[in-house]
Amino acid sequence: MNSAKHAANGVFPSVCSLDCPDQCGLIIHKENGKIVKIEGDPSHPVTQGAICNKVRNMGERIYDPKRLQYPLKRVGGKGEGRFERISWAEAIDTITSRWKQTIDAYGAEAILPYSFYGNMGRIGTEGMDRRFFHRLGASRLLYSICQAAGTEGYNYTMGGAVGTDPEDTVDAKLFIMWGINTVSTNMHQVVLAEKARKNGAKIVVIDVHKNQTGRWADWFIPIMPGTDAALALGIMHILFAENKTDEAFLRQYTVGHEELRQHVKQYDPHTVSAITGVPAEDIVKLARLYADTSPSLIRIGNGPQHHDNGGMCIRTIACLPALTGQWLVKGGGAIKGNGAVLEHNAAALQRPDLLKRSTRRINMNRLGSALLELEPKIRSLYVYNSNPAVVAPDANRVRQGLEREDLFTVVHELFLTETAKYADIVLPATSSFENTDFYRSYWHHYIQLQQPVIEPYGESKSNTEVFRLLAQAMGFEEQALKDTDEELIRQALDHPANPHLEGMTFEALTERQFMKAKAKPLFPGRLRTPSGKIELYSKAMEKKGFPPLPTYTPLCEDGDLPFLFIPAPNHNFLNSTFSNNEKHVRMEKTPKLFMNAADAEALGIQTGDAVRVWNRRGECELTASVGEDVLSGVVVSQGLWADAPGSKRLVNALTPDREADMGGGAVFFSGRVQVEKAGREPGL
Ligand SMILES: Nc1nc2c(c(=O)[nH]1)N[C@H]1C(S)=C(S)[C@@H](COP(=O)(O)OP(=O)(O)OC[C@H]3O[C@@H](n4cnc5c(=O)[nH]c(N)nc54)[C@H](O)[C@@H]3O)O[C@H]1N2
Ligand SMILES: Nc1nc2c(c(=O)[nH]1)N[C@H]1C(S)=C(S)[C@@H](COP(=O)(O)OP(=O)(O)OC[C@H]3O[C@@H](n4cnc5c(=O)[nH]c(N)nc54)[C@H](O)[C@@H]3O)O[C@H]1N2
Ligand code: SF4
Ligand SMILES: [Mo]
Repeated sequence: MNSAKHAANGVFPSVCSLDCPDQCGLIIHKENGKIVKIEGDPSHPVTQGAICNKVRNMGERIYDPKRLQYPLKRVGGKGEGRFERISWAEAIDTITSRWKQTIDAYGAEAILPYSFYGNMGRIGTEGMDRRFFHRLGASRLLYSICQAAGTEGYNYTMGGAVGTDPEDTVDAKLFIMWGINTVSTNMHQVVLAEKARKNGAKIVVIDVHKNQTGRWADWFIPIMPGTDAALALGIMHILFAENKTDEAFLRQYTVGHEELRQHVKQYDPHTVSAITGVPAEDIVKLARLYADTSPSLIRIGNGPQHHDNGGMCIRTIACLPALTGQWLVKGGGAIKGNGAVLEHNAAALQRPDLLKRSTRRINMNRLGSALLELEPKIRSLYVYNSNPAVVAPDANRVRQGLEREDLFTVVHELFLTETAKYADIVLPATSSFENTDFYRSYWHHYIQLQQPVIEPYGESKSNTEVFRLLAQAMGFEEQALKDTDEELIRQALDHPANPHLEGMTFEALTERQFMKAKAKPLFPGRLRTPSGKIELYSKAMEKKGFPPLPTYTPLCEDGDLPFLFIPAPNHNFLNSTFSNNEKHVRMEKTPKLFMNAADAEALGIQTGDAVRVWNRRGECELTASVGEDVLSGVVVSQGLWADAPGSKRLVNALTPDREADMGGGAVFFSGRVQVEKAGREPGL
């Protein structure tokens, strides 16, 4: 397998590198040194040969003529996209000379790395990069754009990113897909649920939008955005009131059930209905269905936590399986994420000890504000694995920040993305098929190794390779900055504190391709909460100033415009990835705005009309889709679309850069907008 990249022809194992819970096993077919076909690996125990369209078509992205081949320097204005080819030597020298001057004049904290998980390989996303920026003494990024609020909330209840093993969910009799667009974002959970459905399982979807997942459900429950905690509390109210709780489980494995029993008395069905928009009889029906069906699984998605109250909301939903004792039933319980199951040795990989003194942390969700307002100023930005000009909240401000003439920006990318167009230096990145890395799913329990299948495209280099070059040019002598990719992987896997990784060595992974965590069911057992139990009452939250019991808190004020705007991901893109591919764009057709028929009628809008969606942060032009898929007062779009000449489709121009209640999380779905037929006078 080591020689796969040199082999001209053959079939090679691989893994999907995208930020998707499924982390599919892949088989790559090569002819004459090039990838000709990508399919699912039938021997992967969870993904079993099925993959999504996006990745079946990945070859087109790998060999897209638009892909970057050489380092570039900017010759036009920022954002314009005019560049000239330069050598790697010139690129590295330009960057490091500029950084040395910046550090002399302002200190290393004037430099900010900005990245996310455009490629989920761990050594390329949280390995050599972290080592380098720690040694440099740069400002540190708070990685909060995806699931930070929900993670903190879930941890207060459950002590870590642990839940049901998805493979067990084939046995479930009830699935509650809660704020997750499973059909598009976690397709193998759908496959597992479909198997269970053949044995009589029912599928309930709770969402603000009846999208492809809502249409697949046996019962779709529409809810007003940001009110899910109230619904969960309403279910608890009924479970306690009707004696449908598992008292033995509550006594043995939870703390605070007596306080909770009293606390939820206030969340009667009528009160909850007024908050959530869910009819009182449906709340009762849902609670009884949940109590009377076993095993029952709650699959908790990202939707409810991309809100001002997202942390508390997920903390609250996470309490439900404890009330019915579902954690003791195989296939029952909940899955928010299983990222802690295969936790690697982060300290060995990231080497925080290379950071000599603590540096400031900058929330990635407030990039625009950070670039425009923060003192002392950010003077240089290094972006990789991410496209903030499209994906970050309040994106117009992000772009204003990127326009600053005195900001020295470097972007390491596969494509000249919207962000890369603002760079002073653009570096070409290899794709995951050209790299060595290890991958651990945040949903299933498998870890997998990727070794290069093809040669680097053009002059492109991997993230780890670029940071080794930068370290050398900065004159850094530490061995940690010279370690090879294989050494990085070995150091990360060597983690005696996590017994689930036992036996998962570089050799074993090379030979076996994927290996499963040696994880036992959570109960009987001790959680990593302070009490070791499920914390229905959390003293840790109390200490931090949160209500210690699960609580519904309304969304923040966001002006007085009439609609809550939910700009969610779509089926054929992966965040902004693939939004520059013609085939994927054709499949998505055009960016739509889903509206309720009553709202549309009041505004004189019909399906197919161009509508202007605006607020004080910015505006978009989308195509109206009118019907009953969303409640009145809510508008929904799907997809993070690439810029296109003459069109306004940057949905994040409208999203607030406030921080959620926990984890500094993003609140993409808590912004308000106005909608009007395009072409009218603005504001009328
Ligand atoms: N095809 C595809 N797959 C993807 C991605 C992609 O862009 N495209 N992105 C990947 C990434 S990075 C992530 S984090 C995951 C995210 O995948 P999911 O966990 O599915 O999260 P979202 O798609 O953000 O939102 C899920 C649903 O929440 C709904 N929602 C919004 N607000 C609320 C609310 O207040 N309450 C309720 N109940 N529902 C609400 C939205 O309408 C949406 O249907 O998917 C990954 N997989
Ligand atoms: N409105 C709205 N905005 C959102 C969301 C939403 O639901 N609604 N979802 C949010 C969420 S959950 C997330 S996770 C973020 C994701 O936001 P991002 O992490 O920015 O995700 P992508 O848009 O996929 O961009 C990843 C980029 O990394 C590049 N890349 C891939 N592999 C490599 C590599 O090996 N090296 C380098 N240097 N680059 C590489 C890709 O070419 C791509 O341009 O978006 C967030 N933004
Ligand atoms: S994007 Fe998700 S579903 Fe598609 S191949 Fe990758 S891991 Fe599988
Ligand atoms: Mo994400």
